[in-house]
Amino acid sequence: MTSVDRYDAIVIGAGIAGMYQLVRLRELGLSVRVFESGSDVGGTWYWNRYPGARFDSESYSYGYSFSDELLQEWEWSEHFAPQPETLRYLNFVADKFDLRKDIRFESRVASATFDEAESSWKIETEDGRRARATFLITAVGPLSAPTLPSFEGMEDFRGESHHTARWPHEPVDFSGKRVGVIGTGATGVQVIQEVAKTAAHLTVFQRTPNWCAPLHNAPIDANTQAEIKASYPEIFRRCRESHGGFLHSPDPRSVLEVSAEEREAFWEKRYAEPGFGIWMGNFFDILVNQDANDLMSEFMRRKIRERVKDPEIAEKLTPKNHGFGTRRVPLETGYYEVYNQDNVLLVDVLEAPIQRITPKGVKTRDAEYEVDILIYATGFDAITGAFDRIDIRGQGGRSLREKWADGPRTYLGLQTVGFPNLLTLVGPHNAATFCNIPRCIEQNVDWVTKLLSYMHDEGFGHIEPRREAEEDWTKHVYEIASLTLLSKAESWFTGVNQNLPEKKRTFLAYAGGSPAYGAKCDEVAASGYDGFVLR
Ligand code: N01
Repeated sequence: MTSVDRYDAIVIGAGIAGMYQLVRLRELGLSVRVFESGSDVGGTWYWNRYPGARFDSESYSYGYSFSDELLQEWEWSEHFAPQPETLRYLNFVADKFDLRKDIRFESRVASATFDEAESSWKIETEDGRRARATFLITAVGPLSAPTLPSFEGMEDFRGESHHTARWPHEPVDFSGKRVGVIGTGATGVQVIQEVAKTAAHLTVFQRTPNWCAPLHNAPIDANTQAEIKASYPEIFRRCRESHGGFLHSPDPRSVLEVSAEEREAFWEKRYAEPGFGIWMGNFFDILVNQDANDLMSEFMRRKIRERVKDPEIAEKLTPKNHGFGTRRVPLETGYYEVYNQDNVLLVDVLEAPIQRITPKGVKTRDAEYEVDILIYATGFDAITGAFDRIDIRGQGGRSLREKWADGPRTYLGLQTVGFPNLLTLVGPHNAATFCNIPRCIEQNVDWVTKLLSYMHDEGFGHIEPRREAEEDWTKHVYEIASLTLLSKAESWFTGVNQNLPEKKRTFLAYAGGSPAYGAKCDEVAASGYDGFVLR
């Protein structure tokens, strides 16, 4: 290709954010092209096809809220829908709004360069396609750059191996097979409980156990379906008002001010309820006060002991290096009971580290475990990883990767100095990274759309943040994070990924909550975009 297509805006990614951004920019009458590396829409739900993948947000709190017609037409079959249903939903949306005609699939953006003379962005895809636009909007997802360990011998393994986020489109049959799973984060937990149902034998290689809580999924019956459809405004109001865009809001009482009986009864109730209530709807101080958190962790420790028959295995499954909720809580269905099955073996690789992958399986310090299928549930280069995989160059040819090497610096998690007209949906230091994501995506996209409309009306073609605004926002993000116990744990929130030793420990999300974040964004817009330079 030698010709260069020109647009008002280029969007990178056709997941939930990119699809909605396309809908909204079309309404403004702008010309838009979306570039997507997958062969169809869906982002996270396109790639993460591993068995057991499903929501841990209530389905009806997760779908788009922008179209009443869509809300009434679509019916979720379960309170926490499985991945194939979510992907069907996103395809339904793409068909309904005729999105695919503006999306170029199987086009991975390799580079994006700001042209100062024209105040526009040039992008080039891996297959050499080039395009140019005034605005570059990234919708690349916070958990979309998978990471593999760097064990010796991985390429010599003679069985089948897959990273969960690059799962094949054809079903993988586990029956009669010996399966190994490396990783016990939210993905590992979902995949383990599913594979354990059919595999002849399952070996779980666990380095860090997590505090897991029951999902309590169930089908949605006809009456409930009708109630859901009638109460969407209320559902979305509750999400808007909650810290993380969920249907769950914290109890304003402190753990330390209620009696032992009262808190025990409260926790039992939360443990028996569906979804994230146990994390997001807990006493407000479990994530900010170590004593409160210790009590909650002790409650969860007892639950593990009650559910796992062998006390030694229960001990291995109990986290030691972080308190409940300070890392993402995996929601599960019979996860702990899997370890009561005769065909399941838990291998503690903190105690006996993996030394290499062999042609037949996994060799730890103590033994070789033979498997036919090896599953890497080893996570992502979170939040900044998808940006780093594109060579993004701003003013003076400066690389975004280099600018953020010691941790991101942004204004509102939506723009960064030196990269004019680049808008980062669900970017680092944006509340959407720590949220029931479609709720915060809609906020991000609506804000960006309003900004572009304003710029069009006022005759502006160039926007970038002021340096002081970026410094103040970055400082605020770290200050808020330091008030929470989340900043003390090693997790993808803090940028810790042992497969990426060069990645600096920092805080990548915004922990101040989506209502506060939304209010700040609204205030900035109402002031004529205070903190930004518009030309
Ligand atoms: O990734 P993770 P994930 N040797 O980074 C282990 C979202 N999500 O894909 O903790 C041995 O959490 C690693 O061990 P350690 C959700 O936000 C949502 O599970 O580094 N082990 C860890 O156990 C979630 O938080 C849903 O010691 C190695 C695991 O791999 C986020 O995605 C479902 C290793 C990685 O866990 C990421 O979850 C699933 C090695 N070399 C996920 N390298 C929903 O329900 C890594 N590990 C919507």
